[in-house]
Amino acid sequence: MKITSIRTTPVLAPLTRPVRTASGTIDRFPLVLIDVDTDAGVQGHAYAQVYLPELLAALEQTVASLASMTIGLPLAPRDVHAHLLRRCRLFGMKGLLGAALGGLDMALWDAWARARGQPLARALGAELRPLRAYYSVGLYSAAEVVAIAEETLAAGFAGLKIKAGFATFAEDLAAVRAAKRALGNATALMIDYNQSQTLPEAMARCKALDGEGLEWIEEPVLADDLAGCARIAQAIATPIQIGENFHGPSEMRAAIEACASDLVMPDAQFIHGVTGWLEASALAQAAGLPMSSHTFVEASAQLLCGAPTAHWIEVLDAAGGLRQAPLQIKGGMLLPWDSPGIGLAWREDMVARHRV
Ligand code: SMN
Ligand code: MG
Repeated sequence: MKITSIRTTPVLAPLTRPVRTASGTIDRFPLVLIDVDTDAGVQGHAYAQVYLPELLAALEQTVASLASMTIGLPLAPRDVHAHLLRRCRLFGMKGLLGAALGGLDMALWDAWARARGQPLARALGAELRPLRAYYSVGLYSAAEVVAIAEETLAAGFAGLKIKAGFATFAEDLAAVRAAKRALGNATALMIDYNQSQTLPEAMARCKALDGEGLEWIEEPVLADDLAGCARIAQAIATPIQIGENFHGPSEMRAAIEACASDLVMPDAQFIHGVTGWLEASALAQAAGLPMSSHTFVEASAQLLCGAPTAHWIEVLDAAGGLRQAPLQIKGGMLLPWDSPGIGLAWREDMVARHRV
């Protein structure tokens, strides 16, 4: 079976609520839909994402350029991945190119699993199983977060992640305590600083939060400040979580060697797709680190089923407004779809409406 064409579609995907972070708000999610065609009529579907609409055209062009190097190749995702890594070695697989590789890789593995009539997890040798799921939202004040917590409980999630990084620590603490009060003790609370704090400020805020019963504190400092992150992880009991900005398995390996965090959460795109994720999950297993996901809920649901140290699945449903199948959340767990590939089928009417 050979790859015959790869189509890209830029969209601004609708969200149930904007994602406010310490560095800006995502009102609609800039995605590049990726559709693979083969000479056997089997298709593959995935997407790549970028956080700024201004970069959407550049990401689409990057995906299309990388895809052009795969036309005519056999549908063997590992071989295609290795081919692209070799072709791009001089330039390096980071930034938009790494994101494009990740999205393309997911689409190729989707086609590969569809060709076998299996969900990706089962085609990779793992059974589908419920995954502990948390709802991931943006930056909300103490007054705003109560309604979010109530919605989280009503939707049946086992956890809620809110962002932190207000101008004052008092605002962070107030939001944490308001959320904890509203959630109760049976539902986990995580916070995410999105790299917004300097090391001294992050150390102070993380120490002050240490007794608040948080499931984890995420990206307190810049993603590439592994030494700083390691110092915070050493200084507090609350687990430190990083990983959405591991650009490929090599950066995850470096973070593990630096003892930068207690937990890891690779992003299926930035870790370089399914191929990168499989390497990352072996790294996490060897290091004994619980491994969660970051966005890309469709592929992540399939991949976490086979991850030896699977921890949580993040539900920030960037493509939900364009996708046919709704997520299934029940009793705190996400139930992965028992359908071929990663289970993505587009609602063409919604794609047309949100196409850029
Ligand atoms: C996040 C990052 C980028 C876009 C949306 C959300 C956040 C997360 O860091 O962990 O979900
Ligand atoms: Mg994060």
